[in-house]
Amino acid sequence: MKLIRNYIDGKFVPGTREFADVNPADGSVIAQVGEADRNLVDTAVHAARTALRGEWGRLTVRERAVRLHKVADAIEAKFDCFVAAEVADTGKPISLASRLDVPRAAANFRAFADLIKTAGLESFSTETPDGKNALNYAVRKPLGVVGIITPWNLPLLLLTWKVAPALACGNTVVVKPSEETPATATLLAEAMQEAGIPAGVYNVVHGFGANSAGEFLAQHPDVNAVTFTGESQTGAAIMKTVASSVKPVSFELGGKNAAIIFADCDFDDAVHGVSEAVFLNTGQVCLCAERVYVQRPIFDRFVEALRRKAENLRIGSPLEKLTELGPLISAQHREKVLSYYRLAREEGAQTVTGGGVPKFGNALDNGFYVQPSIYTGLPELARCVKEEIFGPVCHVAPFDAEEEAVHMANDTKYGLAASIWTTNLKRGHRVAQQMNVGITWVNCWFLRDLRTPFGGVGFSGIGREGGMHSLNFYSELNNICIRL
Ligand code: NAD
Ligand code: 6OH
Repeated sequence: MKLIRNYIDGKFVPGTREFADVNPADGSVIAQVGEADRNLVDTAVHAARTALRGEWGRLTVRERAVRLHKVADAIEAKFDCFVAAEVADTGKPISLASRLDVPRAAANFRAFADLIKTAGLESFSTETPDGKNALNYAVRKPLGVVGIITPWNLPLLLLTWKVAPALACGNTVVVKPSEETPATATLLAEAMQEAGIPAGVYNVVHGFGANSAGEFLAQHPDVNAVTFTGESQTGAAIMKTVASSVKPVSFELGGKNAAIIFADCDFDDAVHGVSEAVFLNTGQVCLCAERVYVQRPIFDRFVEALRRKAENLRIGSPLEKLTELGPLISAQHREKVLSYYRLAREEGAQTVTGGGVPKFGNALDNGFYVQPSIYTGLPELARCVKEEIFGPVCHVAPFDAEEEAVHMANDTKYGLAASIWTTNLKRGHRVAQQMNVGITWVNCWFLRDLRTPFGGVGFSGIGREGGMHSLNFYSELNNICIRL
C-alpha cells in the first residue's frame, strides 16, 4: 500500500501513526498517510525557521519569482499525476480537476511571482516643524514562518492560493492539508524540489485538526501567522488557539450564498450559470449558491429548467471524461447532507428533484454519492435556508420586489459571495452594491481574477486575500521616516 509521507526540511518522512486515505468514489483505501505528532510538527516549524536564515532568505525578489515560475513549470510537467491524485482523493470529475484545480495551482504561482516583482509601496514627503522635509517610505519584510491549514474541497487550488503568495513574500511555510485529501500537498513537495526551492522552505505535516497536526501547528509559538480555509466553527477554534500569542490570521470560511435571478435575465444563461453555482464539485465549493431567489414572473419556468439541468447531470465515475457530478467527500459528509435532505422534508419543503442516493449497480454504490436536489416552499427561517449544507442542493424561493430579494439575500450570518442575474446593468450595479458579502458576481459565477480581493464578511471570514491583499497579509511593513 502506498504511503503518503510528510515533507520536512527537504525530506519525505513517515509519521508516528498512520491513517487511511479513502477514495470517495468507491470507498476503497488508496493509501496510508503518515500522521505527524507534536514532535514532527515542531521539527517542521524549526526547519522552516532555520530556512528563513539560509539561501532562501538571501534570494532577491527577482530570484524568488524565477523559482516560483519553476514550481508552476514542475506542476505543469506533472499535470497528469496531479490530476490523478486529486481525482482519487476527492472523487471530483477528471474534467473538473483538469480544467480548474491543477491549472489554477500553476496559475497561483505565476500570478504571485509576477505581482511581487512589480508591487510598489507608498511613500510620503512629510513637512517637518522647522519647515523642512522628511521622507516616509515602507519596506516589505516576510512574516516568518506561516502555518497554512486547508480543506478538502479544492485541495491543491486552495493550498497553492496561500503557499504561492507566502513564498513570494519570502516566508517559509508549514502546510497542514485536510486529512481527507493529503496526496497533492506531498506531490507538490516533489515539484518544489524540482524547482530548486531550498529544504525547509515548504514543509508538509499530515494529520487531523483538534489534538493533532492542525492544532499543534496553530499553537506553535514559532509560527508567526496562520492562514486557514475551512468551516466557520474551525476558524473560531483556531482563533482561540492563536489568541494568546497574538498571531495574525486570515480566514476564508463557510458560506450560504444567494443567487438572485431577475425576470429580465438572459434566461438560458442564468439557468446554466445557476446550475453551475449549485452543482459544481457536487456543491462542495464555498462559493456555491444554496439559496436561489427567482422573480415571480419566471419562477415556475426557472425551477423547471433547473430541474431539467439537475436531472441531466451525468453522475458517475470521476474517471469518465463526461462525468459532471462525482461523490461527496466522505461517508460522514454524505450523512450530513442526507440529514439536510430529510430535514428539508420535515420542515415542509416540496422536493422538485433528488433527495436520495443514486443506484449504480457497481462499485460506485460503495461511494458517497447523493442525488442533486432542489427544494421549494420553505420559509426563510427554515434551517435548510439558514445553514451551510455543502452539497449539490439548493432551495428556490420566489420574490416580487428588488428590495425583498436584497433583504432575503442579506438575511444570513454568512457573507461570502452572491450572484445576480439581470440584463439591466443599472440594476446589476445597484443590487451588487447592497450585498453584504466579499464577492459579488453579476451574470457570472466563480469567474476569478487572482488580483481581486477574495474573502467574506461575518461568519465567512476575516481579511481578504488575492493580489496586493495577499502580499499585505503575508508581509510586515516597516515604515522608515528620514528627516532630510
Ligand atoms: P474543516 O474546517 O473541517 O477543516 C479544514 C482544515 O482545518 C483541515 O485541514 C482540518 O484538519 C483542520 N482543522 C480542523 N479542526 C482544527 C483545529 N481545531 N485546529 C487546527 N486545524 C483544524 O473544513 P472542511 O470540512 O475541510 O472544508 C469544508 C468547509 O470549508 C466548508 O464550510 C466550506 O464552506 C469551507 N471553505 C471555505 C472557503 C473560502 O474560501 N471561504 C473555501 C473552501 C472551503
Ligand atoms: C471555495 O471553496 C473556493 C475558493 C476559491 C478560491 O479561494 C479561489 O481563489 O478561487
